[in-house]
Amino acid sequence: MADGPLKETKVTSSHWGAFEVDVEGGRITAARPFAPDPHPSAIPDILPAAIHHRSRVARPSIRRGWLERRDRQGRGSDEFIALPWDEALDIAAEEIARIRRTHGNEAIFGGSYGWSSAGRFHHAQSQVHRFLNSIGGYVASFGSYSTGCAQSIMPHVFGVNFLTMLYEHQDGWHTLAEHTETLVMFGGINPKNAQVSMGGITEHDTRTWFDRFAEKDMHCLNIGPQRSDAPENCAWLPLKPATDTALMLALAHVLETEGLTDHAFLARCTVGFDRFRRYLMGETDGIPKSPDWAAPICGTDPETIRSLARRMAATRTLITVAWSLQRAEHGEQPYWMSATLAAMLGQIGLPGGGIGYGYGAIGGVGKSFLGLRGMTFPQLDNPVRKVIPVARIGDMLRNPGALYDFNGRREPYPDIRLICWAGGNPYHHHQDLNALHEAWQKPETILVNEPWWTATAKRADIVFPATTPYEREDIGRSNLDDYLFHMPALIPPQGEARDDYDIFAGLAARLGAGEVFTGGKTSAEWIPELYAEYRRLAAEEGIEVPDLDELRGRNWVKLPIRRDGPNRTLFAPFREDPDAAPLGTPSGRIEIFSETVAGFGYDDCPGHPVWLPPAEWLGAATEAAPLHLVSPQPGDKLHSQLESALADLPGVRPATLVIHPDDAAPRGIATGDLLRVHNARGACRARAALSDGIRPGVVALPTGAWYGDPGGNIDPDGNPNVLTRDVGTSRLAQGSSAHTALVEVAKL
Ligand SMILES: Nc1nc2c(c(=O)[nH]1)N[C@H]1C(S)=C(S)[C@@H](COP(=O)(O)OP(=O)(O)OC[C@H]3O[C@@H](n4cnc5c(=O)[nH]c(N)nc54)[C@H](O)[C@@H]3O)O[C@H]1N2
Ligand SMILES: Nc1nc2c(c(=O)[nH]1)N[C@H]1C(S)=C(S)[C@@H](COP(=O)(O)OP(=O)(O)OC[C@H]3O[C@@H](n4cnc5c(=O)[nH]c(N)nc54)[C@H](O)[C@@H]3O)O[C@H]1N2
Ligand SMILES: [Mo]
Repeated sequence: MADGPLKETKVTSSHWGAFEVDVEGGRITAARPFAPDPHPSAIPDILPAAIHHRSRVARPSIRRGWLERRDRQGRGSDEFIALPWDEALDIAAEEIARIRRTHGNEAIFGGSYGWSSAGRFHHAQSQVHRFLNSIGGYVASFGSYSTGCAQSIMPHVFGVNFLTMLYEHQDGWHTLAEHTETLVMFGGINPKNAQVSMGGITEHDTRTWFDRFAEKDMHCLNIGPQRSDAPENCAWLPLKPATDTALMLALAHVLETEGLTDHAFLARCTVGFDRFRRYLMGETDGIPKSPDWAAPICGTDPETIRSLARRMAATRTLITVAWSLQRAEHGEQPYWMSATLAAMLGQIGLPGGGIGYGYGAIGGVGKSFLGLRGMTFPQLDNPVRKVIPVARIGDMLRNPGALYDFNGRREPYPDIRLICWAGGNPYHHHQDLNALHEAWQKPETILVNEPWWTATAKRADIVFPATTPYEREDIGRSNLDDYLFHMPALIPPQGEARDDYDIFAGLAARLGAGEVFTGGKTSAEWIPELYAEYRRLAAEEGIEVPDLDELRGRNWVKLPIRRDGPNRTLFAPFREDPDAAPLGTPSGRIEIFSETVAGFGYDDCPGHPVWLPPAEWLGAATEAAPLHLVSPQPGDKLHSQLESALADLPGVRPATLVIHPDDAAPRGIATGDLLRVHNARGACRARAALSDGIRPGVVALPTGAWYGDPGGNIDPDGNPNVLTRDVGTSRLAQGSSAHTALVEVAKL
C-alpha cells in the first residue's frame, strides 16, 4: 500500500478491462491503458476523480426519520445522521433480528441485483448472499436484467442452459472468420458494449474481428433501429423496434414458398414444424406471414425481405440476436423465432452457420477460451426457497401475497419487510422508477452497502460505506478471458469505508452467526486459501498458474489457456447424430412447437413462435406518445457506475438523446437543445443529438444517469427508466421489458 509521497504504478482489473494507475500520497492520480490491450476502454479516465469524489459515503449513516421514529415516508428526502461503526452495526443487527423474529427470513429480500465491481473474493453478490444464508436465508431472484427472458424460454427450445450455451459452446470469432459468409445481426454487434465483460476483459478485440470479416468480404448486415449498433463497415437494414419476429416470419415464409427450407434437417433435428407451418402459411388465422404482410409492420419493403431470405439460404449464414431483443415485451418470440428460422435454413451445427446469441453484448462472448473457471467464495445454502424473477421486484413490493405466473408455476409474492442490497443500483436499473419509488416505501427497513451516495443509497434507511476494489486486495479473473490479475490495495479505504466482507462479518457476529459467515477467517486468510484451491483446479486442467506470492510480484500474467479450435461448433455433435447426442428438451430435438410451453396455456407465449405486438410500439403510437424509445447501454461507462464524477464534466448531463432530423424538424429541435422527454409514466431532461443513423420514429436515450427527482416531476439527468414500462416479457419468462416504451419529445 502506498500512502507515502512516492509515486507507484500498478495494473488492476475491472469489468471494462485492465488499466494502469499511478498512486501518489495515498491517492490515485492517473489511469492509463494497459499496453497489451489493442482497443482499451476510455472508462478508466474518470476513475481518479470518481474514487476521491465528494459523493463517496464517508461514514455509516442512518436516515433521521427511520432512526427517530422508524418512519418510511422520508426515503429520498430525509437527511442522514453519521454514526460510529459499532453503533450503526448494533442498530442494523437489532433490526435484522427483529424482522426475523416477527416475520421470518421469508420477509428479507436479498436478490440484490447488480454488477458491483470485478474481483473474485470481494464480489458483493457473493458476500451479501453468504451473509444472509448464514443467518437463515432470504428471498432470492432468478435471472438477470441482461438475459432473464432468454434464460427461461431457450431451455424449452434447445434444452440447454442459455448462459452455458453462449459462454461455452457457441462458435468463436475465429470460426466465424473462417466459415461465415453472411452475418445477419438482429440488434447489431456493438464494440461499444463489448467494452465490458463481467469479471474483466483484457484484449478488446471485437473491432479487430470485424476488420478481418471485411477483408474476407463477409456480408455483415445490422438489422435494427440504429446504424451505430454495428461497426461502420456493416450494411444496415433500418427496422422498427419490436418487429424482428415479423421480419423473421416473413423470411421463413420466403424459404417455405420458394422451396428453400431444409426439410431433411427439420425432420431429423426438430419437432413441431408442421404445426408452426400452418400458422406461418396463414392456415390457422387466415394471415400468411408473407413479406407483403411483414413489410408495413417492420417499416421495410417486401423485396428486401425476399432477397435477404435467398441470400441466407444460398450462403453459410449465421443469425445473431442481441440481448436487447428479449429485453422487451414478448421478448420470448424473436428468440424462439430466430432459432426456428435458423433450423429452417438447416445450418445449425455447421461451423460459422446457424444461430448465436449475445455476440458483442459483452466482450467475452466469441472469445471461446477452453475451460478454467474462476475462483469463487462459497455462498452457503439458502434455506428459504422463495425466488422471484429478478425484474418483478416492483410487483413483489406492491402486491404481497398476490399470485403471479412464471414458467409454468403460479406462486404468491412474498411479503417483504427488509431489503438488503449490496453491489447494485435499482434506482438506475429498474423500469418505471416513479412506480418503483412508491413500492419502495412499503418495506420497514432498507439496508444498502455502497461506496457512493447513489440514487439507491439516498433512498435507504441504513447505509454502510463500502470500499472500492482499489482499496482492498483481490484476484481479478473472468472465465471468458485469458489473463489473471493480482489486484493490490492501491490506496487506503476512503473515509471510514469497510470491505463488504467486514461489514457482513460485523453484522453476522452480532446475530450469533459470526463463525458461520467467516469460517473463522479474515479476508487476508480467505484469499490465499481460495487462490490455492483455484491453482490446484487449474493444474488439474493442465494450466500452470503462479503461486500467490509470485502473482503479487508480477501483478498480472497471461494464462496459457487455448482458444477452441474450429471443432467447437454449437450443436455439431447433435447435428451429426441426434439420437446419440440428443438435446435436453423433452423430445431430444429442437422444439419449434413445445408441448410444455403450450401446456402452460399462456396467451402471451403460446406453443410456437408467433408475432405478438407489444402494448407500446410504433404500430400503437398515439398523439401523446408517438416515438419509440430504446434505452441502450451507455458508451462512456458501465451502467450507473462512476456517475457522480462523470456528471461533473461539461456536456455529459443531462444524457444525450439521439433523434432523426425528420422527427426533430417538426418539433423545432436542433442538436444541443435541452429536451423534455415524457409519457404518462414520467418525464426526464435530455440533450438532443440529430442523426440519420437512427430510424425515423425512434429515439435512443442511454441508461446510466441516477434517478433524481421523486414524485413524477422531471428527472434532471436523463434516466430513461422514468419512462419505461414495468411489465414482464410474458407470463413465461417475466423478464425486463426495458426497450418497450412510447414517448414524446419537446424542446424545454
Ligand atoms: N431502460 C433500461 N434499463 C436497463 C437496461 C436497459 O437496457 N434499458 N439494462 C438493464 C441491465 S441489462 C442491467 S445489467 C442493469 C444494470 O444495473 P446495475 O447492475 O444495478 O448497475 P450498476 O451501476 O453496475 O450497479 C452497481 C452498483 O454497485 C456499486 N458497487 C461497485 N463496487 C461495489 C462493491 O465492492 N461493494 C458494494 N457494496 N457496491 C459496489 C456501484 O457503485 C453501483 O452503484 O440495468 C438494467 N436496466
Ligand atoms: N459500455 C458499456 N457496455 C455494456 C454495458 C454498459 O453499461 N456500458 N452493459 C453491459 C450489459 S449489463 C449488458 S446486459 C449488455 C447489453 O447488450 P445488448 O442487450 O445487446 O445492448 P443494448 O445496449 O440494450 O441494446 C443494443 C441495441 O439494440 C437495439 N434495439 C433495441 N430494441 C430493438 C429491437 O426491438 N430490435 C432490434 N433489432 N434492435 C433493437 C438498440 O438500437 C440498441 O442500441 O451490454 C453490456 N455492455
Ligand atoms: Mo445486463
